[in-house]
Amino acid sequence: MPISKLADLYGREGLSPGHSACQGCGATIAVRQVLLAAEPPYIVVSPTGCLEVISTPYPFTAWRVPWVHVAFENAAAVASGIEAALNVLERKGIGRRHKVIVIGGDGGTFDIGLQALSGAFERGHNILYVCYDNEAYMNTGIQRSAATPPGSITTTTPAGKRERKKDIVSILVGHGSPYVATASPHLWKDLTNKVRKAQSIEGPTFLHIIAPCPRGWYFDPHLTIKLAKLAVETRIFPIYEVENGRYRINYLISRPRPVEDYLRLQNRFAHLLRPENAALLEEFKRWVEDRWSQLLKMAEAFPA
Ligand SMILES: Cc1ncc(C[n+]2csc(CCOP(=O)(O)OP(=O)(O)O)c2C)c(N)n1
Ligand code: SF4
Repeated sequence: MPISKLADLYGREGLSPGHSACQGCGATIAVRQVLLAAEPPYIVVSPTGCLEVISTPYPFTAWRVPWVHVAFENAAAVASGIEAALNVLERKGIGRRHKVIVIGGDGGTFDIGLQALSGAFERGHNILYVCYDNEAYMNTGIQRSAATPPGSITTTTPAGKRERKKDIVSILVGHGSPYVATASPHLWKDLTNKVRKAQSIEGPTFLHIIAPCPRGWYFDPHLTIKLAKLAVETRIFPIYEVENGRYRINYLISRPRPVEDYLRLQNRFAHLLRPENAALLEEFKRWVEDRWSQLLKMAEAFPA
């Protein structure tokens, strides 16, 4: 089918309810919002991860839009190839050039797919890369990733992760991306506006979305949106955008909620609240403060 005709198939939700995600899966809520906002035509590319596993148990699919599943490490490389092919088709007058959308987890983005991501951004492909960040490798059993926050318990960090979270936004800003932003599903209007903006800007753009995971963070499924909100209001997950190197903090949290309000709802952090682990809690707080003050400095030095 010619690419231009595929647009006729969109018009409905891109990810149908016929999937097998856990109750309260923040990633699925975020992806639904992304696809409701995205302007057709587009093709979605996903690396291996929860999103792929819950949406395509063979021979079924929950995707109502063109979707390609690729290996864990090469989503951005495959998206680059699709985008290059679309350019050729347009030049031949048999298709329409458009942005390719990658949707991948933090493991496939921060860790194993980083090389492909870096290459695609350095070459300047016209892709929108969306990372739903549930802060661990959930599909394979909650192993730590570079996006796992310090102190968090995973199956490979049973005493809590020692390292800080990798600053993926700065990495992609450093690649010269024209648009890099963070978002949260509880701020759906901000999230959907950012999808449209990121899709409309020529070149490689990136959206980093916090995606609470009841299974891997050990919380009750009804708390997903509350936790996304608390992550922002405690300054643990700042909401901002960087356009051509210029910073805008979209939600300036002048009076942050105590991080304990966020931590105590998730068993992955339960140990941080025990008196004998006060030093670990202090470390967590220092990480949050350092990131926030760094962000303020960047917004002051390079204002939008
Ligand atoms: C090269 C390679 N290494 C490891 C795996 C096993 N594997 C598949 S998905 C996955 C974790 C995915 O984590 P993430 O990208 O964070 O997505 P999530 O499952 O959390 O949605 C791993 C380790 C693989 N498929 N390929
Ligand atoms: S493990 Fe987490 S990310 Fe995976 S489907 Fe369940 S809630 Fe969603």
